[in-house]
Amino acid sequence: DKLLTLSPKWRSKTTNPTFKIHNSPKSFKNANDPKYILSMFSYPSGNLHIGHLRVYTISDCISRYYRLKNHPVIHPIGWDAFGLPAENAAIDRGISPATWTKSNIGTMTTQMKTFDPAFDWNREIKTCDEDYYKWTQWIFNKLYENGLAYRKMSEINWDPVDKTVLANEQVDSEGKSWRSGAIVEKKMLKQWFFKISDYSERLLNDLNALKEWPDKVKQMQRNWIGQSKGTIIKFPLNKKVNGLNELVTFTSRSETLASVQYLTVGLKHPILTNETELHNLTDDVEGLKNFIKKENGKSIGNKSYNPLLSKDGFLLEKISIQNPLLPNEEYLPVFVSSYVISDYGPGAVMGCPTHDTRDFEFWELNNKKVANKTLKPVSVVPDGDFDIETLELPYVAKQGVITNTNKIEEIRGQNSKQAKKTVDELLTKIDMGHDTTNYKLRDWLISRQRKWGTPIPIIHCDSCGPVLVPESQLPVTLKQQQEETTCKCPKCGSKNAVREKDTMDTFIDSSWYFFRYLDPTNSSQIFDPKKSKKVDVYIGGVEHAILHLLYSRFISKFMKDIGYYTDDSLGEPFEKLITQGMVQGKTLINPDNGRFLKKEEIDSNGKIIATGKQPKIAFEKMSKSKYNGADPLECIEKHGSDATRAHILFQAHVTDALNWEEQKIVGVKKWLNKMINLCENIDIKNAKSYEEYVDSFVFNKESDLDLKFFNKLQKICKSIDASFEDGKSLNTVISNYMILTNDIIESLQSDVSKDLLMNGLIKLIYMTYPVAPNASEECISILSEKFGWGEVAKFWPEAEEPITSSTTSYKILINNKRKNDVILDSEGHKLKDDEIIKILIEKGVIKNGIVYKRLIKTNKIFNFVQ
Ligand code: ANZ
Ligand code: ZN
Repeated sequence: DKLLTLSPKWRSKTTNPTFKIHNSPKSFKNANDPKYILSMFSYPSGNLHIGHLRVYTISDCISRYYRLKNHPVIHPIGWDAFGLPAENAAIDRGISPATWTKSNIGTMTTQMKTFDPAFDWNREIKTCDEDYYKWTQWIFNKLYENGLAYRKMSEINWDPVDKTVLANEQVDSEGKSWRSGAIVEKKMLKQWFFKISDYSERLLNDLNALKEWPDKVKQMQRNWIGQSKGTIIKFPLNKKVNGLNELVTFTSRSETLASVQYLTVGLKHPILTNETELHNLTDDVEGLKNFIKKENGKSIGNKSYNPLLSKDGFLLEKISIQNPLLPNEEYLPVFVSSYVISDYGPGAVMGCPTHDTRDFEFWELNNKKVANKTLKPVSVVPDGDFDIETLELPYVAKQGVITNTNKIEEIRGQNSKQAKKTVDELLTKIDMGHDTTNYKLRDWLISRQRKWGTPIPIIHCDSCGPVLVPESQLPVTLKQQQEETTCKCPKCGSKNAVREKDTMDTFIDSSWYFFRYLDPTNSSQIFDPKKSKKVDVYIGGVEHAILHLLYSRFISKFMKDIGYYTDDSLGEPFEKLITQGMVQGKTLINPDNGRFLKKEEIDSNGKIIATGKQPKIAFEKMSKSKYNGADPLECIEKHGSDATRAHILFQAHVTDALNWEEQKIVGVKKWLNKMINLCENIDIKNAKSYEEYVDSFVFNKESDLDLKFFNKLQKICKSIDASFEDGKSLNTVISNYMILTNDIIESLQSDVSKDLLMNGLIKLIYMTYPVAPNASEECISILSEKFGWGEVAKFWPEAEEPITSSTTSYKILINNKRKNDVILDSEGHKLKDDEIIKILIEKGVIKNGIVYKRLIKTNKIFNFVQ
């Protein structure tokens, strides 16, 4: 198999990112426009899987495309090397995580090189290297100095299996750990946070500037940041409790204020923090404590409202509140419930059962605990015809008008929007509230009680408290953190200070690595600001749509704010984002029992050996339990790197799922062989120089055949160029290669000018270079040897304008039967009927004297009907 010989023969040349570009005025302009092409770096798990191969193939092809266009290209590679799995694996194997990680990186590097990527290996970084994590610590210091890193006692999500704290984001909606799947417990610990909430508004608004990001990803980020415009409303208490005269709530529906029937506070509300004050709230202090304890386990979540949370309420019968705009009305009851998230807004909610579904449910469940069980009247009603008696409750529409029975006189008859504004103004006037914007985005909890991560550069001193390790003493190495637990306080010099034991969330390591690639060996700065550059194309899995991208945007904006990142006015790190689809494995299922079948259970005809039946076939996420995994290295070994790369691209649009079927590779192999054979067999008499074929080839502009080939060639060049530029429809690139190859082969049998075909062939060869670099080198070297061109410089074929022919060949039909064709001026079909007939008679195509009833003219056909 010739294809297998290509990579060993050409690898050293094709994986070298530098080469000579053929002289072209257009591409030489690009020399001042560097392109930064980046694939998300990988966790060194130990084995390269097909998903890795897919991302790296995409980024490699795009980077090669830009290199051919003469852009200076940065296409780096590295490793997200800290993290829990290494630590667990190391414990299992009795080795250090560093050893395990290093060996995995070694294996994966070897594996990676088999698909011949042109990475800038000289920029390689590993986040677990001291000269990398020194700068991760430096970022911590800078955030701290800017008031964006702080420590607070906080309830954390504790994973009892992995024995670590999890960020809210790492807890799923059922309260389970994203990694171990264990039910997450609650614990109180002093933790470090990054104040990402200070950036909420910018992180939200600047999404609009990311024109080349998928809308889906931007929407996911918007939802995550969760902007909510609403109103702070203070409700006076009947008496002072725990120092408070009023309870503060946040509502997005202040126009419903008159319908408030009760108020609910979250489990961590300030009125509940002081145990000795609880008797001021209820006579059943024990009952309250038990209630909080019971409900606490349930309140896990990162959203302001999780429908799964319990709506059980505990009535604080000794306190009550007053509606701030209706001071003459009765006092209202106050409940405690876990559905109110304590750290969203002020952690208390005004209950409007007639306008909100969960308030309605809550009221139905808890109203019997209150003496007065009536349902308050609705305050907003539909705008138009309706019957108040049959209006279905709760009435939740956000549009409507305020009823004339509403007790807040100022808003009667106003629509919802006006009413909201009026209420906010009334509240502001009496200092009982104001409008505000809330975000669901929480601060970033970065402390991890793990060993294999970047040590937090903090020293705890009895007299000074937490003190930053000064920049000159960075990095705090893992060894120092683990072995020199007591140390000197950098501030007062006391010898009894202790080092912070926690490490940082590994999402911090990956939130700035793209900057380090630009200046990977700088030992005096994190990177030289003059070298800072926006990533032009960032490729990775959609699973990183929220956290990694949000954290990277935050750190990047921060790096802009402190003057380091200068290449984007908003501090956005990634210009274009491409999220590649998942690679799915062929899954064989026994139709009788739904069990997954192993390959060994299938015979050579694809039937189940045990039953002789046809298995059911599905494409699903690859997993060991489904026996549907595939080894990319095997494919490369069997078919060569060029074919494997082309196959990966050909099987699916970049953003779609790729159903992996190795045997379908035959199509691209056939094409590659055809292209190589074409070069080997092409026979040109009096061949010209390379430059003549490339720059000054001549062809016959009067010949239809030449024009047709020329125009098609330009169309294909244009389409391939657009696909690489867009980076997503790379499957059509491969089909265009196939079409052009076939066209050249066919045209060699016809009268198409040989100069033109040679020009097309050379262009084909370079257009395939991004995808199949070894085959491309092979082809050009065959031609060069055959025609004595010597060393040739590469180029990217720029599409030229198509040439419209001055003549057209018309088909002549008589009574729907085809007669001989005739060449006329291209506008021939616009001539009058008798003019056409005259010309055709002159040319001897139709006979003089015969009368035709009709002449049917279309663009290229004349049909004479008798
Ligand atoms: C009264 C009301 C009436 C409400 C009504 C809604 C409909 P978003 O848009 O998600 O911000 N809320 C406020 N703080 C809360 C907390 N800490 N935990 C749980 N729920 C909370 O939601 C804002 C609405 O969620 C607020 O508006 C409040 O209920 C509730 F017909 O106030 B609303
Ligand atoms: Zn000190």
